[in-house]
Amino acid sequence: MQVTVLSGAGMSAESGVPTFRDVETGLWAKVDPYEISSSDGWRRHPDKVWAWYLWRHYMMKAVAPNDGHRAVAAWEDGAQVRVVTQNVDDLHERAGSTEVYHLHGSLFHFRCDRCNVAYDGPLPEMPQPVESVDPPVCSCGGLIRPNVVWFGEQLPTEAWDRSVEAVTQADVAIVVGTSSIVYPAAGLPELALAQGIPVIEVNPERTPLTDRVTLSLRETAATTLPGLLQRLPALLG
Ligand code: BJW
Ligand code: ZN
Repeated sequence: MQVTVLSGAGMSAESGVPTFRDVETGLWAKVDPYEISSSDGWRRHPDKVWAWYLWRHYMMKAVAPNDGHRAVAAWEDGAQVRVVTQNVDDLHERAGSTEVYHLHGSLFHFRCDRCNVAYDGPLPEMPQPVESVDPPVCSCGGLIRPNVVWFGEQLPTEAWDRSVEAVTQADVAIVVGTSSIVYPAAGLPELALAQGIPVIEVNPERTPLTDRVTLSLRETAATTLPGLLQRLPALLG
């Protein structure tokens, strides 16, 4: 059986990682997303964007995979499982998943914004968020930026191609913890549905995808994913 999991920020919420769009605790509750997660924002004030990403990078040290990540990893015992994630954290990998495609990059990789060379130099500790930190300067004069995908930027081609393949070859697609509003990732479940592949959504809230899916489970990732694969025959009839 081929299972493709499409995960978003809600997948890591029960690990203590804030989602983006939660109005009270979300990562964007206090900042303008188009300033902090866009290449225009980076050009205007790289120090603020760099400080924000350093803090999020540091925050990941204190969190661990939750039961949802662990369940998805355990499914590899009996199924071919591919994880397509919009998350820039590494919690799927830390739980043991072996096929993970990061559509929006990684919080753990950095590169020059001019010559693209990878940066593995020192990073300051940041136990508390601060407003501004100057990013390191590359030998070419460019600035070191997080290797993530901001609004208006192209997704990494290889991860995208593998994700399309994973979705269109699946026997079932499970969409977990995403608001399903950021494209092109939000279009992937539609590819599965167009081929008659069952799509299950796991999300405590409704999303624009909810009315389109085969089955909507209005529950959280860590409570629902353990045991879900075993329940599938009964759930899908
Ligand atoms: C739980 C839970 C629990 C809570 N259990 N669930 C077509 C139409 C319209 C617009 C566009 C389009 N195509 C492209 C665009 C533009 C744009 C876009 O989509 N804009 C929309 C906002 C309208 N897309 C782009 O720009 C993309 N690039 C692109 O298309 O390139 C081609 C191009 C280039 C040039 C010109 C034109 C086209 C790039 C998108 C990059 C997104 N980047 C970010 C930041 C990444 C780095 C970082 O992490 O900082 O990615 S933005 C942010 O949103 C982040 C996330 O991966 C992404 C999605 O968020 P996600 O994961 O869904 O989180 P939330 O917070 O929104 O939702 C959490 C959900 O969890 C909620 O539903 C909760 O209910 C739920 N939940 N607890 C289960 N315990
Ligand atoms: Zn450079």
